[in-house]
Amino acid sequence: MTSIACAKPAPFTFDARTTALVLIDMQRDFIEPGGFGEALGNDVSLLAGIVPTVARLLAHARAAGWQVVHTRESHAPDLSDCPPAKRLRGTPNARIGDAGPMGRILIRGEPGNDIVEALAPLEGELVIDKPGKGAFYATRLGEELAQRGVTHLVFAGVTTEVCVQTSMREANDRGFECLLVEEATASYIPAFRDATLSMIHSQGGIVGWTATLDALLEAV
Ligand code: C5J
Repeated sequence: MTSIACAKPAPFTFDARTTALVLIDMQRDFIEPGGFGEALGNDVSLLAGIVPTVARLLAHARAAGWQVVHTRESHAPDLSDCPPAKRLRGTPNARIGDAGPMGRILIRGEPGNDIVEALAPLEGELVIDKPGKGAFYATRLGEELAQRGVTHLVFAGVTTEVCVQTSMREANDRGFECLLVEEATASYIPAFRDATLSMIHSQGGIVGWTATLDALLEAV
């Protein structure tokens, strides 16, 4: 058992054998220039800045034998899993399914939909394509984790207040013990990231725990 003593709001204790790292949507479309995030008017360097930190976390998880899960926000080429309520929001010149410099935006199989090269999944790691913001909605993630006996989830990825927070709330409702690594998550709007971290560990850890990467690496 490992315990991160200074996790917030209280120590977080986990066993490597029943822990998975869940990397949310570390995709070119959100992180690299020319993708969906930039087309929406965002400064993608805010997200690109965490890639080395997430890579350190991923290297640790692989070395420690945790399950590793990568998610991708993505849709079928015919958009049959993208309701108009989702597609028609955003800016009129950057909608899901439109052509962009990295292929069709958020469409499975397009170059922009890939995970960034520095975090590319290895064989045997789970890659979950998710049509929603949450990683459990309309995916097989819950069954895959149950089959592997996973009880604890360590989260990182983008964006903190959208897909990371939604996935963490879904996981919390399903009974997983969840920790978000503070410097391994980012938002285009830094105040939203900070507010999300506070929300997660407020009220005695209403959605779970947060901790710094250094605290996690020191604990293990
Ligand atoms: C967004 C995400 N922000 N991965 N997706 O639309 O957070």
